[in-house]
Amino acid sequence: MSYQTILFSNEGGIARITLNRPERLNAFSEQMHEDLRDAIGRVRADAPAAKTADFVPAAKTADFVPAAKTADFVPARVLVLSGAGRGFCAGQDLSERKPVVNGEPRDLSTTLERNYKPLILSLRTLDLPVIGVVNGVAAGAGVSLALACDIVIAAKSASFILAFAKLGLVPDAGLTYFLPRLIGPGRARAVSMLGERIGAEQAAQWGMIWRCVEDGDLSAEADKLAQHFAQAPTRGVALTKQVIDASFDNGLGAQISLEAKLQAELGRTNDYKEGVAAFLEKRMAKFTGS
Ligand code: T3D
Repeated sequence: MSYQTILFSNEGGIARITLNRPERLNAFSEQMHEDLRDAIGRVRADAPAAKTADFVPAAKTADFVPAAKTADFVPARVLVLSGAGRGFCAGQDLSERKPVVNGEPRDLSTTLERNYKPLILSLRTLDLPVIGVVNGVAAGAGVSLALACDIVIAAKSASFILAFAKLGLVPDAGLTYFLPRLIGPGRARAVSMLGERIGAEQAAQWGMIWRCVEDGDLSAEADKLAQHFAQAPTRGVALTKQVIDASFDNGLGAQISLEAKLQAELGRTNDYKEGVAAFLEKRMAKFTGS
């Protein structure tokens, strides 16, 4: 499947999306949102796990055509998201933003509701781990995109800029949700109001991302993680993502009950049976994602 603004592949259980507008540091255009909706929709449709009810469907769902599958096609068990060239994603493409349209101030809520919200929710509700590979600068909604991933690794030379402050805007596309939870409200307030560049090492020290690695090691580290998840107990990983997200809204009792409910589901999976058998037989487990 080929797209105008992203590269997409789905092989060996690993789906890869690479934002591909390097001349604009992979800033979001209307077309890129459309391409991302379609590609993530395909990954979701192919994924082995159950679909999540509260997913906001892609605009193209009605005319969605599944990719042609070869006999050896393996459904994706992990999604890797990265950027082409020297940037990860510079946020909204500002060349598509004339502040005044037909004599009226532009209503910025429109694209947030139509494009960014479904994008961020589609990643958070995808029943697969999403690995964000931050190869270079992430700015504005590019930071939101990175932090919507489950595990974020970044090159040492990469950085995160809450560029909204320089435009007189609030952080958006979920950033005011993710950031205080990851780094605490004190730091979240300062970086949001100042819009200063946060280096990848600092981001890792603060717990904003999982790990910062040498530039030359980034793609090998990303592949190692992707290979791990391509052979992991996929349903267990998906429900782990769900239960941790739910913990921010639940009290302790409700959270323990949710764990119990999800554990009941996982206790019926082939992967749980295989995990126990492999332990008792002192061998490596062979998980199928079922
Ligand atoms: O509008 C709505 O729908 C509301 C939603 C808002 C969400 C948002 O994301 S708001 C925030 C938007 N993003 C920004 O404000 C970031 C703007 N970019 C920058 O500040 C800088 O480019 C960076 C700090 C990210 C990187 O700086 P540097 O010096 O490494 O690169 P550069 O030279 O500035 O950029 C390289 C090229 O990419 C350049 O094009 P040129 O001059 O070579 O033709 C630059 O214009 C282009 N570019 C970078 N970011 C954007 C962009 N073009 C359009 N939109 C961008 N966001």
